[in-house]
Amino acid sequence: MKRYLVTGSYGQIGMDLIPAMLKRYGKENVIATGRKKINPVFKELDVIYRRLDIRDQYGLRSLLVEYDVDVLIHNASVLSATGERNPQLAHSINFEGFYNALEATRELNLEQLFAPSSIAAFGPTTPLVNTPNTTIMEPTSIYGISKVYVELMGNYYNQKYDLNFRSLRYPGVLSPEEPGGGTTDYAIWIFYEALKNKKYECFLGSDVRLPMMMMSDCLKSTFDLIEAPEDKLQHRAYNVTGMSFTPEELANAIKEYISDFEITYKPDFRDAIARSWPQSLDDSVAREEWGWDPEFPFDKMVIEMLDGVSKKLGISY
Ligand code: AKB
Repeated sequence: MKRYLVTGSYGQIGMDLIPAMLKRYGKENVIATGRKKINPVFKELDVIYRRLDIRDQYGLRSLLVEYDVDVLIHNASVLSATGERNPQLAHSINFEGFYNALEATRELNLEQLFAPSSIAAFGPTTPLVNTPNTTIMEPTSIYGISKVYVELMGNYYNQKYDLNFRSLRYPGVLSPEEPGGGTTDYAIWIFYEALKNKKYECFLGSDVRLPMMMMSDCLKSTFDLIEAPEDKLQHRAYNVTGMSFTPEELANAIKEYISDFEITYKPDFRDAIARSWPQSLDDSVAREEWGWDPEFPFDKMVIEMLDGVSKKLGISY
């Protein structure tokens, strides 16, 4: 069995990824890391957890050696909205942090480095409908620029050093877990506010269409790519998606279950970020090369989110 180390493990994705990895790979083979103290969920699961700031290259290397790690899953990243509020922080965590992960993988000869990219790697000059896997990438957010860096450097190390770098361009990822600092986060907060207050003021305009996927599909795509045989891969970064919708379409779907729910719109700087991103993705390359096949359609997502968030809040609907 291989050993896995995950950075940024208490982020929205990590909170579901770590429990799924424990089941899949065994408790002794998963090392969760993050800047903060261990959270109660990981404590309860008895996760091996070590504190690590990804900018600390020596700290990262010593953990990789101590636990004899084979695969590094580098999730630590400042997301799009937080990045625009603090570009210097985003630069140090996203650029330096990824470089440390890349160099540690090379120097210690690890078997694989997986680091997510995002729809944010695209920009206003990209064809935004059914965006192809290979196309123009000129993002305008610091977060998007950092994701292009991740992809280009990962490709470069793959070609120059034969480093096994793999990446997925995640769309907005939906789960009842509270998100942190993204532009697609509205699609989670809307469920919290609909259930608590029956109203939500959206920071995007009503018509901003964005690609999204349910967390279970996000984890499925991640495991499928990490475990895919190398000879199937002709790319290092892949578009993946589950669905696309606008705030208005999501609000209408929620109204079918909470009839007095009201949405209002007060677009802020995140609206401009969202409008520079794809509305939908062509993920046929992932489908062809390693069999990507999402399971969660829009209607099922709405029910799953209402059930999950209401359970978290202890509110019925
Ligand atoms: C964000 O909104 O910043 C992220 C992303 C699309 O990468 N959820």
